[in-house]
Amino acid sequence: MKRWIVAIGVSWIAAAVGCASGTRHEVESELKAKLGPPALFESFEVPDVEDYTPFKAGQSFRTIENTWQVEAGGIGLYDASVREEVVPHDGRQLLELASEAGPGQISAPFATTPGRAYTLIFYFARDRRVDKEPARARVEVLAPKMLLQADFQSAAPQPFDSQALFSDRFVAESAETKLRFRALSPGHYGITIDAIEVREEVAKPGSSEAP
Ligand SMILES: [Ca+2]
Repeated sequence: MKRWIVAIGVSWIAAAVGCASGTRHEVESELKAKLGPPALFESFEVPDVEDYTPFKAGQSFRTIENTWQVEAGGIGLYDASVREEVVPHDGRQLLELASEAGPGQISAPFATTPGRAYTLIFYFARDRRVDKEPARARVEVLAPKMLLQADFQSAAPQPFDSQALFSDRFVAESAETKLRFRALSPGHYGITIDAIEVREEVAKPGSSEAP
């Protein structure tokens, strides 16, 4: 099933967790309180790129916990303390789903337990150099059957550095699952991604069973 997620920030996630109000931090904390430790975490702080490093199709790069394969086009890792056209959600570095090689596609495997439910969370914004057309991308979770597929976009009048929160669920079917991001808009600039987490859903208080 494919869905569209538009960057509307806190109000969307507030609805997702049944919370009518609260700061972004409060809403995020409430969501994560229902989840277990990360099965996948990615903030793109490693490798230290100091400025900007592009990777193109056929290349891969290793972060602290994950190995990302560039499957098509190109992507860029940015140090936002040097490059002001992009903004991370946390730390100094982030990933842009495009580079001189064009719109990119990347994926990384992570370990899962078959039959267990997981929540995928990440933040996205866009490169300041994106022009009038929205920056669009797709996220997929596969194992190898499609478990989750959703499109998301960042567009004016929302500021380029406004960090929108994506959150959706899937149920694992194997011991290894793949997370994939694919740019849907053309050009050398596009969606930026940071602070990716996949967390297993834990049992609610008072319940003897996991959801
Ligand atoms: Ca980061």
